[in-house]
Amino acid sequence: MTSLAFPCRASPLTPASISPPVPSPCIKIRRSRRAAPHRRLIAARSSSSPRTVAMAAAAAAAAPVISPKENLPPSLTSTSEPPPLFDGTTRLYVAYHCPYAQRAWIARNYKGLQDKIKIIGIDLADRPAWYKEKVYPQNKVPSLEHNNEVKGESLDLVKYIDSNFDGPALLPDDSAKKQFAEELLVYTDESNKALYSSITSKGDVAEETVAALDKIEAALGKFSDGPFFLGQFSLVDIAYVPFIERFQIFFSGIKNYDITKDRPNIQKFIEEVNKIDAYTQTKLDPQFLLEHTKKRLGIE
Ligand SMILES: N[C@@H](CCC(=O)N[C@@H](CS)C(=O)NCC(=O)O)C(=O)O
Repeated sequence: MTSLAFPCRASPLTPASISPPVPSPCIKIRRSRRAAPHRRLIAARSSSSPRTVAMAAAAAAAAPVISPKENLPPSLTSTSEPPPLFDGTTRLYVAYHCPYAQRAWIARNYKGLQDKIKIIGIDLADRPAWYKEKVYPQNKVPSLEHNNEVKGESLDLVKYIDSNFDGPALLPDDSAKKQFAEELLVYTDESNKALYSSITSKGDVAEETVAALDKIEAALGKFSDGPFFLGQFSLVDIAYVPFIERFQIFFSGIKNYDITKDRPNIQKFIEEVNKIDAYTQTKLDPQFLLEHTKKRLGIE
């Protein structure tokens, strides 16, 4: 399923050439927009009206926290030397455009582990031989080098990062929520498959796709204490968001179909998750993702 849903194999467009994540027009726009409340706050301070200052402060407080885009290294290619493996450094191997790798990357960011887990970009189109030979025999991303071992599989890694590192917990204590989390994690591959089938086929959006989107919509409505799958942000959101992000772009750009139409929970989820810096730091230019996928599917 994984390679069926998002075959991030060698391709002239595999964004080795664009890693680290491109400072895309979209990212630039978002950053400057988010900086605006702070500028307004400074302006208000100099105007010295307490009411204006209070309003500007409230606006700034309500604005999503945004930190500068992390300075990530370029992807390693077939001619790159390996990092000094098993030297005690914890490394997360990713391809910057891979939705599976994005899951582990978001988890690392959300837990504030930027200084503890080093991101290593791998160019999947021109993969270094040592990656398979010395790091991860499965030759896929993501993988995590930690405590002299290398582990893989994105959902396992998200859980592993949550359990083995400091930082905010990615699962609530509530047992009903935990159980629902497991059900939703099991469902990710199936829903991705149901959605992807309509992207690759000609004609209208398939019934199974609509059913999968409706199921996600219903799941997002199960807990009322927040806009996320378990109410508050959790590893379930991390599992789904790279795919929801891509499907929104692909359905709109390829099928002229808005996945949020009549699905207010998905709409709200997308709005709210885009306020989470740990996630937005990992996003690529939507236009790039769309063009990459269209080219791969042979769609003009
Ligand atoms: N089940 C794996 C899937 C990982 C996966 O398919 N990654 C792709 C990149 S998006 C990959 O490494 N593909 C390389 C290949 O298949 O050769 C996970 O969840 O981590």
